[in-house]
Amino acid sequence: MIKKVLIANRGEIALRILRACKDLGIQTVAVHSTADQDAMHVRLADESVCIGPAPVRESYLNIPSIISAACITGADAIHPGFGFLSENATFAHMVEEHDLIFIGPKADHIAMMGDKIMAKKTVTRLGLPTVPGSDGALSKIDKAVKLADEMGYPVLIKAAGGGGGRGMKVARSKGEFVEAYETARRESGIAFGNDTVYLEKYLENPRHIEFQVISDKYGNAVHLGERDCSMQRRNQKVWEEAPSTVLSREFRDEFGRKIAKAVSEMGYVGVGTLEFLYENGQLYFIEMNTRIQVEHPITEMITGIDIVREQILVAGGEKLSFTQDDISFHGHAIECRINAENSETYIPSAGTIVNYHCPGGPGVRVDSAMYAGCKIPPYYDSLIAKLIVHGKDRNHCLSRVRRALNEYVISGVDTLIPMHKKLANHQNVINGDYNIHFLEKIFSKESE
Ligand code: MV4
Repeated sequence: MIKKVLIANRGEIALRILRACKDLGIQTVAVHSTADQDAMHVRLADESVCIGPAPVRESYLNIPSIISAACITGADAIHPGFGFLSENATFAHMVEEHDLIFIGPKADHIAMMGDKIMAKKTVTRLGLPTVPGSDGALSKIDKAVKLADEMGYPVLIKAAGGGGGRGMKVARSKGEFVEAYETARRESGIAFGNDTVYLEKYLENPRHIEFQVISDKYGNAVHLGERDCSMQRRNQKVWEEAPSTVLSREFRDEFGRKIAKAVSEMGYVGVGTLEFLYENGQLYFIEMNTRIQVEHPITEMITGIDIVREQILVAGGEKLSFTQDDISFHGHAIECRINAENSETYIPSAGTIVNYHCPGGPGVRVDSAMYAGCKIPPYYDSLIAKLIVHGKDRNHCLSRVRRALNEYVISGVDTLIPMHKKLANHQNVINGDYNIHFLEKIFSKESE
């Protein structure tokens, strides 16, 4: 059993983890930079350690500082949250080397999924559908051109070390291919220290649908359904929904069970998310995330399962307390990410929160570490709150989203609340009719 957890993160996710620990009777250690001295996660933790100055390199990414803090305070586990060190296989390995529990999957699984070619090969072997493309890395340019010709244009060149949309190049015709290929290679080499690239058929207007999974150390793996994360701009999600409006109950059940079986067979332990693109009634695997994700609460709302609690329990060696047959999905949930950013320009807005009034009432949950008078430092991600809303069906949920957004008061910094108000009233959103290009291509132009 885990008795004390060091939370190697900040902001709302640090608070979310802290709350799961308190519910389990687990002691908490917060770590913070000098810029986060007065942060809520520090105030609410049982103990706290300053791990360095404001820049993330010297604090939240400072591995020796974080591991020392865990050893000094007698923590027996480290929760990395998301971002920062959460998908760093070297860190996960070092944590284990210090006889601490890494609350996440094994380092080998993090490394495997970090290599997007290996990830695709693994899930293909386990019977999941992937986007058609090259069988692994592209080696010779002549072979690559030949393959692209055979597949038909447009094609997409992706970085094996990439993910999250970085290092991708589209080629719409044979004439564009060589330059796209060389650019993808060069940019990947610079960005990831790895110029390995692979080829995929480019899907023009997909939705982004991901499945949540959780598995224990004894091979028990379940899926918790899917989330539609198509509402994004610049590879940043801003609005997520569960369930997706395009998957039938039968499809979800059958496909979800295949995913859970694959996860069990690879010996994966912990929480994870398999990302798919959805086009023409089909799901195609693209990547797997080996961390707790920002949007996990919408899955919690429709399943009633506390995913972070279960994540901590399976990391401590407990068996999953439920089976696939125990899981059912209720109603609809939407998450609005409230970033401290201008709603039109998306320029980050650091400063001090002056007034803060949080929405509430039936079906409304807010995950945030904000309070009136708190400072939003310029050094970190601009996500300051997540508005998570549940309703008996999608329309009910949308009404509650509008009600909650109208109650929300945050002054002192710009936020995405005005953008979310427009989204929640947009006909395409009301109809559930949008794909990954909607926010950038349609919505943004309309608001100009
Ligand atoms: C694609 C694609 C179209 N076709 N792959 C971008 C993030 C990375 N996880 C995968 N991405 C994409 N891969 C093929 N074969 C379009 C995207 C994509 C995207 C995917 C999910 C969410 C937002 C996106 C925004 C732009 C492009």
